Amino acid sequence: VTDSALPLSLASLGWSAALDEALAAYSQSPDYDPSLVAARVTVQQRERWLTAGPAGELNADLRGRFRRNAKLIDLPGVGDFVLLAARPEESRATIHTVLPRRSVLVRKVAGRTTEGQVIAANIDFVFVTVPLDNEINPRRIERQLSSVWESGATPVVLATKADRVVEIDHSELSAAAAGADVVILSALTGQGLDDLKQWLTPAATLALLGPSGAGKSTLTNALLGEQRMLTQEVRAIDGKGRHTTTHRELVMLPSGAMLIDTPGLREMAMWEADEGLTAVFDDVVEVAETCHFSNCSHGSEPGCAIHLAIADGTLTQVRFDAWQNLQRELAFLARQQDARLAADEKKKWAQRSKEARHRTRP
Ligand SMILES: Nc1nc2c(ncn2[C@@H]2O[C@H](COP(=O)(O)OP(=O)(O)OP(=O)(O)O)[C@@H](O)[C@H]2O)c(=O)[nH]1
Ligand SMILES: [Mg+2]
Ligand SMILES: [Zn+2]
Repeated sequence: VTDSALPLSLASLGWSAALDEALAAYSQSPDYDPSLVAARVTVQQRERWLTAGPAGELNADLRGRFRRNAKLIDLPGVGDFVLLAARPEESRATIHTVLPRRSVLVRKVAGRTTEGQVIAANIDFVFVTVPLDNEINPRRIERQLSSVWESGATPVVLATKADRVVEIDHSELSAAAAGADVVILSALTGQGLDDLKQWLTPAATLALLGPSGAGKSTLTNALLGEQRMLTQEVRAIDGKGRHTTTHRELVMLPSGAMLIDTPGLREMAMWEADEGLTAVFDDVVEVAETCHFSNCSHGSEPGCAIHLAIADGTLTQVRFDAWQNLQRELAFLARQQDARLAADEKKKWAQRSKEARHRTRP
């Protein structure tokens, strides 16, 4: 976590009453093991985890039985509370289980699979960074806000690198933020850093999300008061970042809040974000609910409130299109997932009938 392998209390790491209850329930279960202790995951690098807690900083791996039965999404991610068998004398541990999450930020794994992967767990607020030295991309912001709302955490939009622009388009920013708080800051000049204090309270967990080069690690360093995270210039040719941060890491800030720095996402594919989508596009959803037909496709049906709203200027065509595109993307993901579930089910049954054949054979 920090400069220290020092023991940290679970309370200072954001432990909750709900976790006490989860532990109490677990202590009644048949596979209860009283020698296991709780800790919080601070770093994940492939199959290697770093945890903090009363037993100090530990290098953890996964218990084989847990590894074999877990889906990708069930594996410990940064911010997760876990139960582990600690061997403090050698700074090692074996993770037995992940405790229930109060929020989880998930992304679709790159490529063709439809599996979800944990970006950060048990986060209270997510800072969605928007670099002001690039053109603001409202679609990208909407997409990230949807995922954050869906995670159970609350998003805050951080417009970074304010020193790089002369004039800031506040209305464009707040429109894209869709009700989320917006903070304009510069890690270089320190502008706006004080405004973050209201979220940086002891035992609170925050995560940084946003494109590569947005200044997430620079901000982390500024809040830490030291150069812990590696940072790198964006490419001069196109202003794009260089994907400097390669793993997710939770650090303890001087205020007692915890901050998770993440690598800039190449693609933040949406993941089961139906509810999040409604939160970000509530203006569109509200209009759509007044269409004459409840299953209106907003094409050429009579009594379409969306058409009316676009015609009288209360809704813009771009915003409606953005909502529809994201909906299509979600529907596509849902179909892919259904197909995968069906395939899994088929495999399971094939396996079972094979086993049954073996058993009945003399
Ligand atoms: N002018 C200015 N430059 C900044 C500011 N914040 C960060 N930068 C610069 O932007 C570049 C990228 O910053 P990083 O902190 O590495 O960006 P990142 O979001 O962590 O990027 P990844 O780790 O690749 O996801 C570095 O050269 C920083 O010095 C700022 O407030 N103002
Ligand atoms: Mg970084
Ligand atoms: Zn309609």
